Amino acid sequence: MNFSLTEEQKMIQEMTRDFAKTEIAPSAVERDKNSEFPAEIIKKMGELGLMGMMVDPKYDGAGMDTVSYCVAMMEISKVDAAVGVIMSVNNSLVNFGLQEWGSEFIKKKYLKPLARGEKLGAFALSEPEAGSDATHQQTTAVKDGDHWILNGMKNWITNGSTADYYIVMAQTDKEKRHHGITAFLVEKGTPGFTHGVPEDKLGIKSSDTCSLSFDNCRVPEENVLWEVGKGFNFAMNTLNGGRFGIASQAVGIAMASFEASVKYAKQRKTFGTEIANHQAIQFKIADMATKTEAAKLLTLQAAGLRDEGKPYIKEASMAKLFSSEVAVKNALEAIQIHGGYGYVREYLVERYLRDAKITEIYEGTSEIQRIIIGRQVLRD
Ligand code: COS
Repeated sequence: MNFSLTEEQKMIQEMTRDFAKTEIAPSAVERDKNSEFPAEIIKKMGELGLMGMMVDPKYDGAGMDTVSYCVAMMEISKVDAAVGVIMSVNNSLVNFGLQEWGSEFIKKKYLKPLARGEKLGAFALSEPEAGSDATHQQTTAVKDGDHWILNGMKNWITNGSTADYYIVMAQTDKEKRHHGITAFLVEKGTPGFTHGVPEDKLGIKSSDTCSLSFDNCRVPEENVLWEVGKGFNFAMNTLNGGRFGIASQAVGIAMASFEASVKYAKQRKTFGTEIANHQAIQFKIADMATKTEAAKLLTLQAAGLRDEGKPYIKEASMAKLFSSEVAVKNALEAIQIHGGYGYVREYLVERYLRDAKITEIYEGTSEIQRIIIGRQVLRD
């Protein structure tokens, strides 16, 4: 098994590392403080092909593989995980599903501008009463001539107020449980479709998260994705792919915590020597290094399987589960190593903890990942 990156993948890694350092890092602290959406940065990322990384060039994407996408996500998220999640949702929760199961009409009209980064996408599955229990959709869609009429509410939607195009799951036949759920593409500005105010979150503060509301919102028949009744399968299959994005985001945060800790440990002195010389600190750093490397390898291995056209659901869930838990642990250890300095905003590590926590929750909690892995392992 070969774990080394190809020349092209290394180029993507260097390019995104450079971009993150020069374009994202300088404003990350201020944007976090002010919960300010990084509109200009996202625009530039679109120009670089980072918002449609795995989309076929035929649909204006960069045509790259999953491994390239993961290394890019790691570099971006290492500097700012909020920018990471905006990129991840557009690439893996929106573009991926449209490319795989969208009609030619959908791909030309919606996927192309999304892949160019001119438009931003959102994925709306969660509801006030349906988070992990996603088959329990309460939003309804009723057929009326050549339109569907949507009513209901979605919440915790990343890019909720800033997106242009939304993938929305709704119940079209309650009797059929998950086989009665359909996915729709809804444009911002459609009458009856509104969004709430952005949530005041613990972390990833410069990404926007809000609720969506549908009040007799008319969506044309041609905006049905895949086919009527396939919406839950659409969502599940899309989320399988989305886990690469969040696993990579978590690896990025884990790397940031580790690197900050190494730097600080070499500078800070106690008892007459740099704290890096104390075994208590060395052990922490050794554990952080080992776990970060393991999370990275698990993620790249899962991505490699997908690129080879092999089954990857279990591995993607393992990568998401493990990397998100490593991100939280590393951030906690980074704060411990920094002592009081780790607890104040002047040093970045407190943000890493705030940003890391959500990776254990969104796109399937750690508990959901364990369900998916457990079922797969026991079935194999
Ligand atoms: N990939 C593809 N299909 C999947 C799947 C997966 N990982 N998990 C379930 N499915 C399919 C099943 O094959 C089944 O389809 P068919 O009936 O056509 O065969 C269907 O989904 C229902 O599966 P199941 O009966 O197992 O449903 P459950 O309610 O028991 O559990 C879980 C489904 C818990 C796996 C699902 O609800 C889930 O993933 N929840 C988390 C949702 C989530 O990630 N939310 C985050 C918000 S989006 S940011």
